[in-house]
Amino acid sequence: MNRLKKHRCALFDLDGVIVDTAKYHFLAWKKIAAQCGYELTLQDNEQLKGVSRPDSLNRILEMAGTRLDETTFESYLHQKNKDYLQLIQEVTPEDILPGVQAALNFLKLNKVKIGLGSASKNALIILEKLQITSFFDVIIDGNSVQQGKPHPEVFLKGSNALGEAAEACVVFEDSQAGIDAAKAGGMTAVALGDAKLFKNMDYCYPDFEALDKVVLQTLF
Ligand code: B16
Ligand code: MG
Repeated sequence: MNRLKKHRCALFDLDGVIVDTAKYHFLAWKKIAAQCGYELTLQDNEQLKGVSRPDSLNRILEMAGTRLDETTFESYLHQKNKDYLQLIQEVTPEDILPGVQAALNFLKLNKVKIGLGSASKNALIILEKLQITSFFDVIIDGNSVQQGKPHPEVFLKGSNALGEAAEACVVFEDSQAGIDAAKAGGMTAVALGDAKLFKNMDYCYPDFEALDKVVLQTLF
């Protein structure tokens, strides 16, 4: 664990950390799950957070105790994304979660390198809608990786692109898959959300309002 060590780089997850798009993923998956004869719950949804689109559908099929042929599997992925894109149409800068903009400002001011490490293939669209793309020195998303979280590829690509060792990086995550990815990559992992939902993180805060300037100063 890298407690109280000064770091040079911050790697942000997107969905659930910067913006609450998790609720839109949930709604879109709920519809697909219903087509598979399964009622997806919010508790089930915890297992989908940070998980790639095809891996999420595989998990839903496991929950539903069913299988799909390849063509139907692909068409469900397509339909889920179509519904999700429709749901995020209305995302604006006002949807940036409380405290996140202040954290980005603090990091920029203190010359900490900032990266995005998201499993989402829609990350760029969302950053543009939030009007914060320019804060990121590097953006690694679902289009840039072969292996989804909990594999550390997304964060290791981020630290490499920033020219920093893994130990110099702090990862901000809202999913267990993401915490596992950060730890597997040798980084400091900060969980955002209810501490009861996580294991193996280095720190946990309910949100970026709790993770304020004072905390950031101890990390960077
Ligand atoms: P997409 P993150 C993840 O984003 C979401 O948490 C997860 O629910 C979603 O399935 C995954 O992105 C793929 O997203 O379907 O947009 O490619 O939390 O890693 O920023
Ligand atoms: Mg997330």
